[in-house]
Amino acid sequence: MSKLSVLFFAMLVILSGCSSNEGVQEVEQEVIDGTEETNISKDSETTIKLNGIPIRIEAEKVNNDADVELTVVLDDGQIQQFKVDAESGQTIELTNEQTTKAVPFFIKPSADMMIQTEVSQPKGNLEMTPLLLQENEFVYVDQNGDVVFGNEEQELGRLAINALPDSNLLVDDKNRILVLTQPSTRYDHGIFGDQIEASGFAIIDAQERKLIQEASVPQKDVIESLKPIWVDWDQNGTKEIVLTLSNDRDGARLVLFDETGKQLAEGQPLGQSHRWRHALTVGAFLSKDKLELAEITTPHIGGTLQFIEWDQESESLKVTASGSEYSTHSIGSKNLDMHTSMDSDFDGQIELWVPSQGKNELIGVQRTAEGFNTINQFPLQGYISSNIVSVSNDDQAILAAGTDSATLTVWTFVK
Ligand SMILES: [Ca+2]
Ligand SMILES: [Ca+2]
Repeated sequence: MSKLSVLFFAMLVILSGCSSNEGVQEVEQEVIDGTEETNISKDSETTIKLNGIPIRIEAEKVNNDADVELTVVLDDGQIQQFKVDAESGQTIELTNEQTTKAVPFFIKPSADMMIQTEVSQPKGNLEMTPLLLQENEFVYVDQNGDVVFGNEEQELGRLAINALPDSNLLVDDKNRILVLTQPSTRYDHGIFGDQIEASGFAIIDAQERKLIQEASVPQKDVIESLKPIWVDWDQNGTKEIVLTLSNDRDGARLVLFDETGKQLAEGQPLGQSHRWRHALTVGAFLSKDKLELAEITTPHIGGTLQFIEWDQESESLKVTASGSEYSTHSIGSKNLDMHTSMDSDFDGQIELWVPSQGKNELIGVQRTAEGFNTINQFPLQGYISSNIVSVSNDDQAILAAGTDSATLTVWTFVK
C-alpha cells in the first residue's frame, strides 16, 4: 500500500470515528418498480440522511465491479462513504469497515472549501479539484495559470500556459490533458461565479509534461464553460472538442473544433447575449452509429433540452429533438455535472438523466425516433445540491444524487 493510501486510510478511520454516532440514522428503502416477474431483485430507491449537505459525489466500482462505493463530500468538507451492495441492492455506510480500495481524495469543489483530510494537498488556494494521474501523481491549475504536476513529496513540473484557474482538467486514454486557457474579461455574464472566462484551450502530454497543442477561439468570443466535451463524435479515431462560445452580439452558440483549433461545425447562436447554453455530453442516445450532443439551452430560465447532430456536409450542428423544461445548472455555481447518461432499462440504449426545471425531481429521458420521452421521474427529498452520478455493469445500474435536505438517494436498477 502506498504512503498516500495509508495516510488516506488513516484519515478515513479518524473521520469514521467522528461520525459513527450519527451514522445512518434514517434509511428508507422502497421498491420503485414492482414488476410482476418472479425475479428476486427489483429496482429500488434508498434515501440516506447525511451529516450535512452533499455537494459532490464520486462513484467507483469495487469487488470486481460487482459493488459500488460512493464518496460524498459535504459542504463543510466532511466526507462520508457508502457501499451499494449488488446482491441485496442495499446501501451501507462504511464506518468502521475497512474500505476495499482507497478512493481519490482529490475532491475539491470550491476554492473556499478545505477537505477534511490529513493527506497533504497541493499548495495554494486552488479553485478546482486537482486531477489524479497514475502513480500518486496529480496535476492542477495554479492561481497564476500555471499547470503544475506534482506528487505528495514535491512539484514535478510546471507549464506556464496561462490556464483558466477554474478550468476542469480532462485526461484521455493516451494520457493527454485538455485544459481551458487565456482568461478574458471581455464578456461580462459571470454565470460561474466570476467575470473571467477562457478564450483558448491547450492539450498537454502528461507523461512528458509538455505542451502539445494550443488554440484560441475567435477574438469576439469567450468560452462560456469550465468543462469542454472532448469526444470522438464521428467515431473516426480522432477526438473533437465541443465548446459553448458567447459574445455580446450574438449570444451563445455551440462550436465544434478539432484538436488543433480548426472549426469543424457550429450551431445557431441564441441571438441574444447573456443567455447561456450548457453542452452536457455526446452519446449514442438514438443510434450507435450517429452520436448526438445533449444540451440545455437557458438552464436558468425554463431550460430546453436539445439533441443535436453534427452534419459534416454543411459543417453545422443541427437540432434533432427539443423540449422543455429542465435545469442542469445554478447561476454562480461551478458544478457542471448535474447530469448523467445511463441505460437503466437494459434495452441497449442510454438515457439522459437531468433535474427538472425546479431541481426537485430527477428525470430520465429516452431519445426516440420522434423526439424524446420521459421514462422515469423521481421526486427528490429537496433541491439537488450535488452532481448526478451513474455506474453500471451488465446486470445492474445505479444512479445517485444529493439534495439540500442533507440526503443522498441511490436508485438501483436490476436487469
Ligand atoms: Ca472524430
Ligand atoms: Ca435504455
